[in-house]
Amino acid sequence: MKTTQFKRLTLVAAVGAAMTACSPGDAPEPALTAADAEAYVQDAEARIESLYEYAAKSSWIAQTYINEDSQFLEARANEQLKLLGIELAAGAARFNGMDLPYDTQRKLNLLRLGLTLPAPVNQPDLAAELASIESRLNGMYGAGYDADGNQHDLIALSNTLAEANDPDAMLQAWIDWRTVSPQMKDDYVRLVEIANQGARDLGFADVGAMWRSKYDMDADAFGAEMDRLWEQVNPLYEALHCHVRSNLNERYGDEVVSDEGAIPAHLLGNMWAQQWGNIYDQVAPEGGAGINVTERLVAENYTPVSMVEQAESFFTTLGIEELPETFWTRSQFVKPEGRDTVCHASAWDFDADDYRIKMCIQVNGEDFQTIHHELGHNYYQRAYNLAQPMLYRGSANDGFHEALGDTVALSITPSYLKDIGLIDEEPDASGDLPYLMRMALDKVAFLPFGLLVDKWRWQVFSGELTPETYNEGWWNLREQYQGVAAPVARDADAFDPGAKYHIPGNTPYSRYFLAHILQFQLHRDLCEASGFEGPLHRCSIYGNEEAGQKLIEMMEMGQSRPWQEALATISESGEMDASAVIEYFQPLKDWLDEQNEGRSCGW
Ligand code: X8Z
Ligand code: ZN
Repeated sequence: MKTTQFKRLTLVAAVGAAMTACSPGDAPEPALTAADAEAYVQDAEARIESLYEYAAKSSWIAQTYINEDSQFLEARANEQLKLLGIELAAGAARFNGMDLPYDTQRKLNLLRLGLTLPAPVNQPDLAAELASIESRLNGMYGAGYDADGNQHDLIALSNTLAEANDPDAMLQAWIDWRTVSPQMKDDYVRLVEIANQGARDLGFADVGAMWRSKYDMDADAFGAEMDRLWEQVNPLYEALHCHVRSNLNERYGDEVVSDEGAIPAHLLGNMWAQQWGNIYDQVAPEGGAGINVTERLVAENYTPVSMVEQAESFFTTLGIEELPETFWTRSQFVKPEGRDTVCHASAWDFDADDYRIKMCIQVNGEDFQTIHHELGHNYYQRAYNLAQPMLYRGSANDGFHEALGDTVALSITPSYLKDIGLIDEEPDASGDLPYLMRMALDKVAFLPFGLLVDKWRWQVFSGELTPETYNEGWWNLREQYQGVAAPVARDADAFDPGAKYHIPGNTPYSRYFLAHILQFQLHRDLCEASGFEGPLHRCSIYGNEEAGQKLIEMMEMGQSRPWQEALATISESGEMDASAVIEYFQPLKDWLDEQNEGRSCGW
């Protein structure tokens, strides 16, 4: 069922399938009217709503108590959702070609596009099989067992990479985690087969084409849009890559990392080399006054819960109402003892008044950011749940859901940290470069990774990659876009993509790339609207209710209008645009260009 990290979509999402159920041989129907379409949509919304809470709760249990039984129950609920989705989409197709009021038409489209992994039409066995594969893959990732039954702890292994001081230990941790994913491969191959058949039944070429069709624009135009945005930021990424590689080369020497070519993936402080903030000390500009948020949180005795309270207070100062009490009693903030859970952070909604996050919070700067990210999901969910009917309960496009909390977290500036007492003095201008470097290591380093994960899946779903070439194709994209390489030769039957949560979790990933562009654009335009003058990286919307009101307005629209209109409530042009990323990091880019003079960049 659920298709995302923000657990709303699934239900709505579950409602995709089956344009072809009404085959040419069917008996002609009496003429349908717009009123029939309207009634159909209303009934569909009621039926989805009646299943949603049950399915969301089954899924919550399956992810917070991983065992055979919880997976069984989750798979059953997911199967029901898929079957409902197929039935409703088949019915929706009966209204094709009719001239209908805007909302009815939009909702019928959403019914067709909702599912993330559609099951084939009229094949309940395949819906059941697909649902159990989905639950099993999620469970495998969460529990972390290798083929010999040894358990691997992703948090501990990630911490070894984050400490970034012993390349042998880092290599071992990197390899260890990738002993969990080969077991996923057979299931994944089958999943692709079944879901592709489902997508074709809906009139799409494959699942990838279906995913690209969800953006209020032509599917091909969406692919081109992703590439266009990437081209805008690529020079910034290359400059960062060049500087980082050179510093790593100085630190570890040629035998570990050359100053040419791709960077070995275990040296960047993160299990997937997707965010590089943990190697800040190795690449930091000299002399500036940097702020280490982790050290400050520890020094001020923050706990996981007080970190969440602090993050919540940011949103409330924007005029956003606090979350209900059950958020505090039902969320999972820390890794529970004595049972397996999926630790990957997520935010959930169950009904109009029940919102939770699921995390295994550690007291560090990275998790402090992630808490803001997750709360952004919860506030978005609540805004549209209260304002919109069932089929409009989603974000403008999925990139907006991922961008909301991050947009707010861009306002965790030194001035904000001083306001909340985490630091005593705001650093002067000499602190700008260190601050921008920290931000770039997370936000800029992420961009090519955000782009390539779905490029890989698109190739898998289209058949351009076959099970024999899955892994090779993965590393080709990693090298092409990120300039990162596997540190040791990989077996053809390794399944390294499966070591990244969103592959076994089947969460589309383009949303994160979009979010990393959108959050800077929204930040810039909110800052401008609030009258801020000065460099973008110093603006904080903390306490600014005007900015908060704009966010609320956008969130309340849900997915009732094309995302371009939702964006236009904050960003006049109504187009996604990476120029704010460039503006934000310009001082760092100038500095990187100086550092890189005489180095040979690229790979
Ligand atoms: O999965 C997430 C969030 C939950 S939606 C923690 N993110 C991506 C990832 O971890 O790979 C946020 C940034 C990218
Ligand atoms: Zn998210």
